[in-house]
Amino acid sequence: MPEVFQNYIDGKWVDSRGGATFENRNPADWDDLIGVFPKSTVEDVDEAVAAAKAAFDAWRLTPAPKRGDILRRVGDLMVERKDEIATEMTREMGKIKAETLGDVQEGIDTAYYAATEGRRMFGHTAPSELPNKMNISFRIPIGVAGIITPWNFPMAIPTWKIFPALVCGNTVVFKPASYTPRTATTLVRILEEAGVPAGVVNLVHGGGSVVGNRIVEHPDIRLISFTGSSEVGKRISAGASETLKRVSLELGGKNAQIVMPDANMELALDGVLWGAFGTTGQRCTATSRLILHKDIHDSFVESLVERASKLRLGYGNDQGVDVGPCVSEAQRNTVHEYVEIGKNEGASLVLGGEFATDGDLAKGWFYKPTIFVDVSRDMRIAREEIFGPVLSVLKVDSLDEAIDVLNDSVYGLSSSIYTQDVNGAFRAMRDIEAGITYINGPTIGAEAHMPFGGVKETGNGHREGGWTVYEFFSEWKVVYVDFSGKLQRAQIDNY
Ligand code: UN1
Repeated sequence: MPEVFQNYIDGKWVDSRGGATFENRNPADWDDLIGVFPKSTVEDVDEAVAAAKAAFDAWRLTPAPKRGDILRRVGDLMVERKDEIATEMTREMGKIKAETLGDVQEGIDTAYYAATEGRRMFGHTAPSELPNKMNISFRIPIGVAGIITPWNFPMAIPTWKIFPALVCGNTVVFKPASYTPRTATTLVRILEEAGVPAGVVNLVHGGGSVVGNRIVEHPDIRLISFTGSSEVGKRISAGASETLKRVSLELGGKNAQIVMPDANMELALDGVLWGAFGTTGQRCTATSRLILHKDIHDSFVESLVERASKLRLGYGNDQGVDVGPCVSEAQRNTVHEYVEIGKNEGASLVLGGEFATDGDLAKGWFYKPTIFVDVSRDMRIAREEIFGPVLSVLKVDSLDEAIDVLNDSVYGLSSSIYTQDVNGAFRAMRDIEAGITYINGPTIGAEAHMPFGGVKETGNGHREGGWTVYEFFSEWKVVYVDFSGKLQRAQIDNY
């Protein structure tokens, strides 16, 4: 019998009212059934929202440092269980154990940051323009937050959103991706164990079209934080406008790494291998374009193909594996469709381009690391997010052209340049259109205490991570205290 999982509503573990369920399987071995999860209904979401709304008042009045103390316990529990959570996460979504350990660590970092933010959350005081009057401002919670998260960082990304939401005094309805309900359940169990009161965090499993849509339209949800595709992000933004919710969107990327002739080539190779094929290319920050200066293009491609061809595919919990499977059959099919598109567009396939099916790999959604050269900027494989192990190489004549090609994208999340020329590096820092730029580092590797997000169609201007996410999850309240004992009219009595 498979393990049966439940929703968590108002402090109780419950089945979906509708009784329907869905299965979750190991993407490296589809015979391995992880569990059965509730396929929730609109009614389940409504109950979760009602619980979150009812819990809001007591939670908002709990001192922020006390809320932070709970988050510290959450961090401690994650430290204790780091290995176990990572193993489970690799089984659930496929990336290798070293990476799932990193994913849990990002959650731990976020927990400890949130814990201390409970004692910071600074406001401002400013002088009044009138005598015997004081102007102060502080941050207040907003209400019920709808949290909708992807499967590629099943621990880190929910923590980026839920922990700041809680420290700021909001309550939460959490809908995790249906490929990673197990890891989401683990996170919610930890929150429960650490002492988050009933109703403050509610977990509702299920698909975007029912659970996600209801969260977006529900009038009692005041803000939405979503990470996923730009296509879905646009629909959420439109849907949430009906009730004027505050919305934070972290969406697609088509991130590029530039390599200049003066770069340290070994370093640049290590960077692109990690950036393009880490997490099987399934990161919003993955390197999916490589922009090479013509002077080093041929030799760099030769070394890259050689190194990439040696990457070992397999189950991420086994020793010595470099790259796991795609998360699902649908995702692998999408990757393969893009490979066909690339070939038809006239790009040259120099590595991969097919399913990996040797031995045990035949039981999972494996795809060989794939590299295209002779890619031009107008091709779809140079423009659209693929979310898989496919790298498109473009050749340029100069730094100006490299930056121009990099910026020729509707997206602007992460970016990278390898160069030893300080002048070129500073021009790149200034002129690259992206939320994140790495100098001599790959496009992946953002740290939890720095703002995370992108420009253009990568988002809608908000940032997760660091201090900026606390701005999203709170509102400003301004209070004027007049202790003069008389009516003082601003702008009038003093001029
Ligand atoms: C994502 O790809 O959705 O910088 C998040 C990184 C990670 C976070 C990625 N720390 O690649």
